[in-house]
Amino acid sequence: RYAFFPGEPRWPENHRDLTYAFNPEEGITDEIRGVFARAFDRWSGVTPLTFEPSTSPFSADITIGFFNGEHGDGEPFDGILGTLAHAFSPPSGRFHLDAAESWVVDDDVTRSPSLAAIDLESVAVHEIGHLLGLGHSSVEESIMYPAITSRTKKVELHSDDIMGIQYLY
Ligand code: TQI
Ligand code: ZN
Ligand code: ZN
Repeated sequence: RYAFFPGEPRWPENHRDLTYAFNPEEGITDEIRGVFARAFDRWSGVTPLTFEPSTSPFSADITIGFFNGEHGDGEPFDGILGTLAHAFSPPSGRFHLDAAESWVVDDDVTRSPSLAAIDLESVAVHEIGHLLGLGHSSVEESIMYPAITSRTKKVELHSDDIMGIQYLY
C-alpha cells in the first residue's frame, strides 16, 4: 500500500500550480524536456496540481539536475547503477539524477543493447511521486514500489499510486 513521509508533508493548498526548471540547463535537450513534461502530466492528470516549465532555476518550485558523484547535498552518486536519482519531500523540490547512468530518453529501453540502460521517464515518474510527498509502496505493480530493473519501462500510475496522491491533494 502507498505511504507518505513522516508528518505527511505536501505542497500547500495555495500553491498547487508548480514550476520546474533544469539546473544546470547544459545538455538538456528537447527530448529530455519532453520526457519530464510527460512524467509531470501523469501526476497532474489525477490531481489538482499543474506543472509548468520555467527558465529561472532560482524562482522555480522544482529544480532538476544531472550530477556526478558528490554534488553538494551529502548524498553522492555512485556511478553506473546503484543509486540512479533522488528527490526530496515537499516543499524541497530538489530532484537530482546520476549523470553516470546509461539514460534512455526516447528509445524503447526494452530493446536497448546496454544491459545497464535505465528508462529516464520511468525514474522521473517515480521521483516526482517523492517530490509530491509519496514514500514507497508495498504494491509491486505501483510506480512507488522501491525496485526498478534496467531495460524496463514502467510509467503508468497504478490505482495504488492514484489513491495515495489523491489522499494528499
Ligand atoms: N533512489 C532512491 C529512490 O528514489 C532514493 C531513496 C531511497 C529514497 N529511499 C528513499 C527517496 C526514500 C525518497 C524516499 O527510491 S534510487 C527506484 C526504485 C531509485 C529507485 O536511485 O534507488 C526508482 C530511483 F523505486 F525503482 F527502486 C528510481 Cl524508480
Ligand atoms: Zn542530490
Ligand atoms: Zn523511491
